[in-house]
Amino acid sequence: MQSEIYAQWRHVFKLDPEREISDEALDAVCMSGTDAILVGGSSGVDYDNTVDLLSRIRRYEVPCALEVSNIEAAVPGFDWYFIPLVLNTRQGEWIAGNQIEALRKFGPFVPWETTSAEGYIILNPDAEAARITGADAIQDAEGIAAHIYMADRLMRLPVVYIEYSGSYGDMSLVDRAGKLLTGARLFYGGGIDGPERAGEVAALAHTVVVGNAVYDRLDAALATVAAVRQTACELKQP
Ligand code: 1GP
Repeated sequence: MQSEIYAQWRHVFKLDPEREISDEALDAVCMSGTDAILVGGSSGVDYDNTVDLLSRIRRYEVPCALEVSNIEAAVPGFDWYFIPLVLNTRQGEWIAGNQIEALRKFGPFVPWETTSAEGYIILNPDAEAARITGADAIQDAEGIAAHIYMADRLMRLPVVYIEYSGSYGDMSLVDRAGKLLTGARLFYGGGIDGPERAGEVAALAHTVVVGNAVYDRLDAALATVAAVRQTACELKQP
């Protein structure tokens, strides 16, 4: 097994193949000093727009990973692949169903040395991903703790992703989650609109994911890289 390239990632920009990004903006993002570009989106991601974005990112040296949320968009050539499993839904298709359907056909062709599962806990009920997957809105610390025990201790997933996409999360829950982890790496994404929030999250999560801000307020998004660099992570390294 190749060593997980994401093991040292502190800052990541997430780009959505369905959204337009100019060459200038993409240049700034790829040259920002971020640790990686994560490609993914909740809807409208297909083979063509994923290939197109990958080929543009490949002009740069920055590592590039794909979140495979749609098997039609499983494009070869990424440095790493994450397979999301949504943990806080009662709709089993999002936990293992769709993945197993895809593996029936494509299991032998998956680049297993560069593929990991990613346990998603989707906490913004208004996020598109929450709507699509029927994610339960968990607001209490015990609920978060139960999901972390499931992801980290029972399933031993290598990555737990606390997803507040589009809104800034409850940092007391993120703090609680991080402190319970024993083996997983904690990714946090949602509502990071500039350096202040990026710094706050960087203390509580191993990896800080910045998405929308790239499209809405690029300068503030770029400033998150330095903010994360300047902040020590309070968590143990898995
Ligand atoms: C989305 O977690 C990422 O999947 C980032 O969230 O777009 O709110 O920054 P934002």
